[in-house]
Amino acid sequence: MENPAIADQFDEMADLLELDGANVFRVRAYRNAARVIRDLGTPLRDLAHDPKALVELPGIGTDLAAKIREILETGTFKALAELRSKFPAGLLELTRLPGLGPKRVRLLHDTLGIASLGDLRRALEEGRLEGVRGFGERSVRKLKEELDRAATRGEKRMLLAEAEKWVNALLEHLRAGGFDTVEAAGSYRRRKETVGDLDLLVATTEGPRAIERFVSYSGVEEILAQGPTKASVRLRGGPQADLRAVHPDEYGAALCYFTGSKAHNVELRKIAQALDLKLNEYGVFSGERRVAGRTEEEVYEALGLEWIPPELREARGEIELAKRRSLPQLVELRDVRGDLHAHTNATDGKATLEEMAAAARNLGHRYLAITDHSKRVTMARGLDAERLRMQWREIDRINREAGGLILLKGVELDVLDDGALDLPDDVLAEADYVVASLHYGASRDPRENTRRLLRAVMHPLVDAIAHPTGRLLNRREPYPLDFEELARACAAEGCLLELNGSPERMDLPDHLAMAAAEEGVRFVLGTDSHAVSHLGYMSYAVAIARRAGLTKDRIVNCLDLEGLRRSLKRSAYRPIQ
Ligand code: DGT
Ligand code: CA
Ligand code: CA
Ligand code: ZN
Repeated sequence: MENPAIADQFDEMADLLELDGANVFRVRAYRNAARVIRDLGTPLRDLAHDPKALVELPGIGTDLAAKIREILETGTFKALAELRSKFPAGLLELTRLPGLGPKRVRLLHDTLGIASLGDLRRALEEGRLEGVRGFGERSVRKLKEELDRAATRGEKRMLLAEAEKWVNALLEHLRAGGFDTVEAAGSYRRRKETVGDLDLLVATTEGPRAIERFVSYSGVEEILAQGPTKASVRLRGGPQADLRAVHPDEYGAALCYFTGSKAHNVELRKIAQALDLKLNEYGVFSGERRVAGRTEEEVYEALGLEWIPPELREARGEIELAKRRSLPQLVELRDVRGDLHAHTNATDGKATLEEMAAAARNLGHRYLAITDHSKRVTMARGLDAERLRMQWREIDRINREAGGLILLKGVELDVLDDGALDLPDDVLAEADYVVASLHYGASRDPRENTRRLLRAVMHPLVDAIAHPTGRLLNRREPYPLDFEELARACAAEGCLLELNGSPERMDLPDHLAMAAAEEGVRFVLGTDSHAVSHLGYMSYAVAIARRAGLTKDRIVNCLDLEGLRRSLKRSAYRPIQ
């Protein structure tokens, strides 16, 4: 055991003692010892055999010296193990959060029952910390930031949107160096919601020059490996990126190989073998002769397959379809006529109605649904009926004055704990479009969450369920849910499921979108924009749709406004007079 690990155990002991309300001198003794050990030049294990050497260290008496020996012999010490079992592991994790510390953790535990990072996140989201002694507005805000940071530490995969920034910068750098045929392969090209590392390819006969150009990119922090045809770098504050330079004759085969997925590649190789061909990253070979390799189309053709869009290459049935030449015509960004999920500064968005409308118009949208939060979402200054109607009058005015884009009157309803909705029917009936979502108090019991959402699905004036699983990538798991039951109900009721393109949501997950499609569900793509720049997130909603194999006729916002209105559930609603 090395000194830092021993010091960590003493620090942990001090934290636990503090949680336990122990005497401050005991706490301090462990902290001091931890510091001394960390700063020590000699390994403790070299001192431990000399009975006097340990106690001669500043801050270490006979008691702590014995504990050091115990750690060296057994890996830990009994007093620590005992205290560990006394407190939920989550409590200690909480004390590690900058700005908390054992005393405040204890206070939160005793007043609000908070015992884990998850508990704290929920309490913050529900605004329950306000009012606890010592937790002012500033410290609450800081806690939220720290919580986000803690959740993204460790083994984290990059969001697709982040990966895109790096890819674009690198491709531009390579193109400016005179390399025109460059692409990012790997999970990025498959448009997976998170990306591990970047796999770039360049077609060139000047490999070394391309590699030189790549490693000279200003964002490179460290060159991990460099050869004449490939290099690996770590980007500053970013991911690892690899570049391979391949001959133009091999480019299609390399692109296919490095796009993956691995499972897809395995299937392809099996097909090649069955045809007595060899497939690798250099081409398709019949004996020694290369029969394909320059383009991907050529490679798939040589295997008797239709070219497969990268988003489908997950060995989920796409190869069988390609064999029969019946791959779906996947939806494209340009098929999308409007966006049906956006917020304004009336709640937690940044921009005004007019600014959102102008930005959506610039993107070529025909319509934009404004779906600010309903009143329950107090953190976001949710709208009550009165403020909502005010906004709708404003929308009427804007629609009369500005041409080219129609703002739709919408609302993002919070589904209450018992499944009831947050606004009365007479208000909902005046809307053009209503999405419901679960923001607060998701249960650990899947039946309860399912029941809550089903009540919204059954409501004649709820058109869609927004971000149906509630996941936040790298931060929050989906709430437990009987998804199949939800999807069936949506299909039966004509309720849409949203594919939310917000980069940290990408919700539904693609495999669930695929499953829902099989149940007959129709979808709506939404960006959940909270600023004008977010309207561009539509490409990520499209990514989910494509990975789920969806065609445009499954997606209501690929319709013009008339078609959209007709296909909404509310079009069948006749209020009882
Ligand atoms: P990532 O980076 O974890 O998000 O996922 P990918 O899919 O980008 O995987 P990565 O970067 O390990 O490799 C890129 C592609 O290269 C992968 O999708 C398929 C291909 N590949 C890499 N290693 C192997 C392998 O051992 N066997 C096969 N068949 N293909 C491989
Ligand atoms: Ca990769
Ligand atoms: Ca890689
Ligand atoms: Zn929203």
